[in-house]
Amino acid sequence: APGKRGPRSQPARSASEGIPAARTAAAATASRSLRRAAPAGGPSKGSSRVPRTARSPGTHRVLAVDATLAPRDPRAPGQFGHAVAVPEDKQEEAKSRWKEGNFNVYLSDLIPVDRAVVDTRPAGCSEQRVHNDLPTTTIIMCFVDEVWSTLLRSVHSVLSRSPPHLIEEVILVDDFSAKDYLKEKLDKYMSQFPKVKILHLKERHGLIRARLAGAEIAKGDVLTFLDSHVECNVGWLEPLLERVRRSRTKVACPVIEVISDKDMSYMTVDNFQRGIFTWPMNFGWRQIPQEVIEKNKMKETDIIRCPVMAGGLFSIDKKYFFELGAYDPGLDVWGGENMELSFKVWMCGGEIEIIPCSRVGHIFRNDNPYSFPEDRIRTVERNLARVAEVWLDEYKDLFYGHAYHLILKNLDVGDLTQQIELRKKLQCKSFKWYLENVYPDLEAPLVRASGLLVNTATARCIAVENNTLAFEACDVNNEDQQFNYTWLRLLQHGEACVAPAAAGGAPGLRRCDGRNPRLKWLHMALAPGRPQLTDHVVVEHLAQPACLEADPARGALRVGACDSASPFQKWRFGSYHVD
Ligand code: UD2
Ligand code: MN
Repeated sequence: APGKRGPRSQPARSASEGIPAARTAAAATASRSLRRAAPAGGPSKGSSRVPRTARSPGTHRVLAVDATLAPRDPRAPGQFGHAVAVPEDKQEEAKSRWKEGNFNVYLSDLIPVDRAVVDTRPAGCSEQRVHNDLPTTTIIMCFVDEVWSTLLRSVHSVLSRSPPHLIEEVILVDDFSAKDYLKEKLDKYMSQFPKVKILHLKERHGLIRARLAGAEIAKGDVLTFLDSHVECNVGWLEPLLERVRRSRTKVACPVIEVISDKDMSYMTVDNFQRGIFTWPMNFGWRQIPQEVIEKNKMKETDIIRCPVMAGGLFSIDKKYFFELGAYDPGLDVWGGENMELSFKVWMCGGEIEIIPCSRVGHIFRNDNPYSFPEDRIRTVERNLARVAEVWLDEYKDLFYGHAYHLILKNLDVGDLTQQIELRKKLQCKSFKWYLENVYPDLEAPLVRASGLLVNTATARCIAVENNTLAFEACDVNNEDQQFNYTWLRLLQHGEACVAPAAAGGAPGLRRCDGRNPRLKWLHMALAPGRPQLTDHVVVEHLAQPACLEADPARGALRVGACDSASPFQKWRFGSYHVD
């Protein structure tokens, strides 16, 4: 909306150690435009108790529980989510402490652990009604060497802004932190809150298996996962639980707002953002196009269906989570688990939603502040490859194809039998279904090259005429001559694909099917070990290299033994899409 664009966040520092930029949450958020949080919905008027006589039976107005509304010290730095500046004489100290958490740790320690934040919910949220019989939830927060004040602030924000009767417990899973203050000192501090339980893991599990350890002992009906550097906003919990109550296969995510890593201010983000991915499975946020918003008369409070979730913050029915096989426990340390759960949820009958009336701030950092037991890139790529192998079907080629610059080669992804069995048992839909129904607007990269496929020696082009494959004088304006070369290695014209023949035979047309290896062609740099055939169109499934060629005598198409020197085997597309 005009006038709503605020200061942009700093672009993510160009990734150190060659980490692909979009592989940190900070990179994913770098494209969001941020605004300082200012009261949006006006002061909330919701009461803090379930009214005895609700307006319609069984529901009440969403509770505005907020024990920080009258802060102990209204003038403390950072209060109400305001930005804080480092005093001149503390610059050095602040700088040297940055690496403790890869954000301004000095400032975090300066501001109250129970500071108030501005209610950033869109107008209308505080008037919404939720059911009186919402399910209870277990909050699961995993951390490794989290900054003390930040961890405390996360827990305080949960306790002070959630209706107590809905919080079964808060489980802090300490993923084998080395920091001393996260041992007895933390236990002692948290002992003042009977609902907070601490699970000290005896070895490093990584975020994924640490969450599983928390989930296994959870007693609530719903699991609510949070990172350990968040601030939950007013009224954040009930709208999430309301969605899960409505349907147990809904996975509800809050809008993730931004706590500045530099000045600790609480910033809101643009409305109407979905979680999406681009190849090779990088998470990102995308604005819903203005015309879609207008056409559907979308309101700021409307629930947004998401192809994928960011990963860190969501509520899910506990039984449903385990029915889905929870997370693949073969995923290590960090990364990819958000893709796994998102694909699994959608393909196996559930939905992922962002609930605009639920808002949680998160400190986005440019780099993980903890170390990885093994090489970071390898770990993340291996996780993603596991996800690709289990969930992407023939589209895994898009992942590998776009990740060619990464290590992937000779990567041991480990045993996948259980995950593949699980997918069968749950009778999940195909990735093709997911793309067509959940993420139909995934940007172009399905196509690698397009336009006319010109045989350079004869200036003739392939075409589809009356449902048969033809070979005729090229004409850029002829629709029949338009073909795509796809990531699935199909030569495609609408639903029709060029089908190879053995050497000596004539190619034909078949209905496209990305899973059929007998429809595939290698073009561009794809022919493995045969760089001399880059201009060629090579049949993929034959052991003896066979190539598409023009028969100059008859002006016809055929397949012949590949010959890197033959001009009749050289082909060129109108345009190549390199990304
Ligand atoms: C995002 C998600 C994060 C997770 C990750 C991909 C948000 C806001 N954050 O990255 O939740 O889905 O993408 O995997 O959506 N941790 C451990 N053990 C480890 C590593 C991390 O307990 O070995 C904890 C860590 O202390 C933190 C949480 O896991 O509380 C998520 O890690 P992060 O904050 O580094 O991830 P983030 O926000 O960059
Ligand atoms: Mn995080």
